[in-house]
Amino acid sequence: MTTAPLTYSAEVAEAKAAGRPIVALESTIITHGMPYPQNLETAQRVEAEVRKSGAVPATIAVMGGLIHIGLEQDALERLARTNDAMKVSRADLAVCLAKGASGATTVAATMICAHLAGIDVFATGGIGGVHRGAEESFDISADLLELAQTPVSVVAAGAKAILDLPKTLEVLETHGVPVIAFGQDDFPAFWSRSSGLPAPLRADTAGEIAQAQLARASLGLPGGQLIANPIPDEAEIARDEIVPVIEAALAEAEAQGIAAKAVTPFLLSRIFELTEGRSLEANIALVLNNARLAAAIAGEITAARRG
Ligand code: PSU
Ligand code: MN
Repeated sequence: MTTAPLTYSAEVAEAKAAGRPIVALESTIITHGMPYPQNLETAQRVEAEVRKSGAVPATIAVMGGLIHIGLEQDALERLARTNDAMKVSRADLAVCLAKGASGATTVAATMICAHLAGIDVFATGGIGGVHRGAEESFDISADLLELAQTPVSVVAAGAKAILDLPKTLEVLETHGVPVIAFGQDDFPAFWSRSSGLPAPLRADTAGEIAQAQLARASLGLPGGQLIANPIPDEAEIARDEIVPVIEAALAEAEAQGIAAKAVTPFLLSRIFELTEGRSLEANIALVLNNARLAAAIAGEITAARRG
């Protein structure tokens, strides 16, 4: 067996050597989730927010046959400008490496890479889930099964209402994934603080979330945790306002026969256009909020391990 082809940015290598808390960040949100140049600005602001909150950011992507754990400035810029990066989930990771292609990692692939690099916590915007109409299309994101098998805590603002949220929660429950709402009882719905559905579990402090992850490992249970962190009040788009926009985007996707990996990027860019950029502002605010919580959790895990 050979070792995984990982390469670390100088900042992440140093943090690893010093045993400092590290937060993984995905790159599909950069290449397929937001338009240029807001994608680059957001990626840089999220990294800065992680640093300000006492941890080191590790944005993860595939380039030149290597998994990059932490991107240097020029690499981040190049990635934000490319429009032909592969969207790399669990199924694509090895092929992308073998081709030497540029790949942006989804939640699933970022979890795999973070775990290989010894990183326990990962911040993103929203996770993939069970798509509406999955009973016909079978479109269920690999993110859900990754949460069931890879021991990384993922901080997200819940899942977008472009998905079937009740089915998404059911699949997570079936696979034994703890879904923990932070500081409230309801499962958040990305742009809105509440989905109207109760979250299965709740935590009110980063310390509690860190202890739960460590306890899970001590029980020998595989898999991670989904931490559902509601968007800050002032950035929220009310459910009444966003739901009709989502319905319109979904109808267009169906009419145009958009399928498989193209579904999520198509819906995100249509919702961006239909809200005249407001969805993107909210998206940026919630990712920053998730970066802060993830840094706090990573700090607590590091402190607990030191004893
Ligand atoms: N949901 C969002 N924003 C995103 C994604 C999902 O609200 O950027 C991206 C993430 O990288 C996620 C991926 O892991 O899409 C899920 O894609 P799929 O549904 O094809 O598995
Ligand atoms: Mn899918």
